[in-house]
Amino acid sequence: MSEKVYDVLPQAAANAYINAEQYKEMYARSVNDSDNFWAEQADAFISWFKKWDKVQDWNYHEGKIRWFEGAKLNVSYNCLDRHLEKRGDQVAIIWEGDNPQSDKKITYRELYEKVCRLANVLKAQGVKKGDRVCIYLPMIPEAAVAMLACTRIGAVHSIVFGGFSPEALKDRVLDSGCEVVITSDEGLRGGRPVPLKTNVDKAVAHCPNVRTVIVVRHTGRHMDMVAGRDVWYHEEIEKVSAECAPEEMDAEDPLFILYTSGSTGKPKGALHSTGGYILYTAMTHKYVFDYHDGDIYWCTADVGWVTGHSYIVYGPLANGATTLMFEGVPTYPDAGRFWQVIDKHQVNIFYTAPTAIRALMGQGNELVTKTSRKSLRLLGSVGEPINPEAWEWYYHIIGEDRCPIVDTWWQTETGGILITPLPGATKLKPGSATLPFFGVVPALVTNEGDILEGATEGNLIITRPWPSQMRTVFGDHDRFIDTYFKTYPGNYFTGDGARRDEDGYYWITGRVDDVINVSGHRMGTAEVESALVLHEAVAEAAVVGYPHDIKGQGIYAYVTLMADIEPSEELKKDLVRLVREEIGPIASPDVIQWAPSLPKTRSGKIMRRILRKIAANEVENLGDTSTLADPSVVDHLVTNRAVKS
Ligand code: 6R9
Repeated sequence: MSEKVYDVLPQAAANAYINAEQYKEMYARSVNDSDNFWAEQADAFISWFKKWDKVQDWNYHEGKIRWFEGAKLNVSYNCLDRHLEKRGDQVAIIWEGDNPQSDKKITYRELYEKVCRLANVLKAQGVKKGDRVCIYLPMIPEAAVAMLACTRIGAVHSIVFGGFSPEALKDRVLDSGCEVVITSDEGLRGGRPVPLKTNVDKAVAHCPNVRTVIVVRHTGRHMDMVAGRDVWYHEEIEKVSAECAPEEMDAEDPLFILYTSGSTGKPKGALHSTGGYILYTAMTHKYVFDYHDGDIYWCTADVGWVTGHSYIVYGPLANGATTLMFEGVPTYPDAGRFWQVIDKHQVNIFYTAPTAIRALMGQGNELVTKTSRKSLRLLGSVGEPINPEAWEWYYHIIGEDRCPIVDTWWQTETGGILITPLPGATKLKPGSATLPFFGVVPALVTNEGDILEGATEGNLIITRPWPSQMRTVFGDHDRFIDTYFKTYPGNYFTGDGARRDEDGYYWITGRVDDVINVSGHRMGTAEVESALVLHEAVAEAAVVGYPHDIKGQGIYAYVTLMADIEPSEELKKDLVRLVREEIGPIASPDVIQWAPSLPKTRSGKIMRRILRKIAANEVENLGDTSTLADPSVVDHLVTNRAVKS
């Protein structure tokens, strides 16, 4: 583990809303005087049509979580209407296309009109408050328009990531009972078209409830429109008014459903509600990213994932920010694209994932240093533990020692960031998500549920709710209770393991199912991976446990080498030696398999379940591989499976 500590940067402290003292005071109050703390935040961040009867009401044993019940508000009103007077002409969304030649800017006033029009189209199609609408769009501004149009009329959106197959789309449309789907002719990623409308046609053929498909014209390719079902977005919005009164929603009315995978069973529809979610995403967006008026803010996620919901659309727009939406991929036309876009749009705040950082790091520094990046003030990381190697590269090379990195830990289920540094308050340790945000009370427990104190390692639970916690699994409240509140009764179980150091900093070690136990020694696969990627020849590594007669579990490492490096037995020995040096002999990999690439979900997470099965030689039963970005990666790994020497 890295021992380095980076002090709060003077320039970050000078700019910041919250310094170290204020963090301590506000955190204590958020826990000890929780109702008053949250009532004040709710007043400061959100415009309410009517105030709440009660700030919070909860019982984790029943999976009951309520915030601001009785209050009335509308999310699109908070993201649009209330900004019009002061910043109607300010850019709300900067869109950067897949093709570097295509971009556009949309002001708050323009966005407001687009949202009102689409809301009226939805109404004309019979969509009412509480109805579900599926959004299956590429990263184009219409995705944000569609989300906000749903919230305007109280419809519940369910976004399905554009990379999901027709089969996965069908399952989600059916489970959430959507009757309307909003899609586009095609998406565009890395210069290649994605056949969205064609996928919808295949999916919806098995969804008898879907009566309308609204199609956005994006690439312009000819589409077959199904008479009586399919309508063009650009035609329909011309037929309706540019004004639509916002529906008054209760704070606890549902806002959206987002499907997420657990360790077992089919994906769960995480249901988020209105008041607590918009408050918490707005507040975290402002304080974690130290967002100030006029900043250009870019989160590279896709709106198909929770990060896109909370930190491309809802949090930033609630704060009146300028948010950048990027349609493309980090490596097109070349691996310098992120840095070029930062210069082009003078981005101040940049939020991305470790998998992207590692991939770009593997391409060398030249594409980075060719760009200026002088506009950058703050960097963020999300999605998985960031290994100290990648952190240091991000900090020194991308940020030129000038930008704090906020390593933000959270989940689809949590709606917003729970553990994170605040840039003006928190000293940074590479690889640590550091400290809890206001109102968040984490704890570490043993497998038996005993609370661990001090510097220790265990299962990460949260002992009380925060406003943006998911409220239920759509259509299956028992599953909600079973998944999150049964393992450690009375607490929310995150599924992650973590270490807490002597400063109280949290180091997420990964999903608890990724913890391996070798000869009775417990270790995080991430630790071994971090050691492997220290080697200059290694671009990426994924480590899993596999059954071992003597040790219980052995260590199986999949290693991706940097471009132009030839694998060799000599290199394997080097790597084993490196791990022994970094962690100790107990962490030496038993098996190293060269992996030209790793099986990743479309959001960039390594699918360890598959790697564990290959390592265990259970290759005839690999389970569902449909959510992989590139399923052929698996065949290669199976064929070249390394046998323990
Ligand atoms: C926001 C998001 C959630 C899981 C979570 C954890 C991992 C996310 C992390 C992180 C270490 C971070 N994770 N952020 N691990 N450090 N900063 O990614 O949501 O897709 O639901 O994934 O991702 O394992 O449990 P989601």
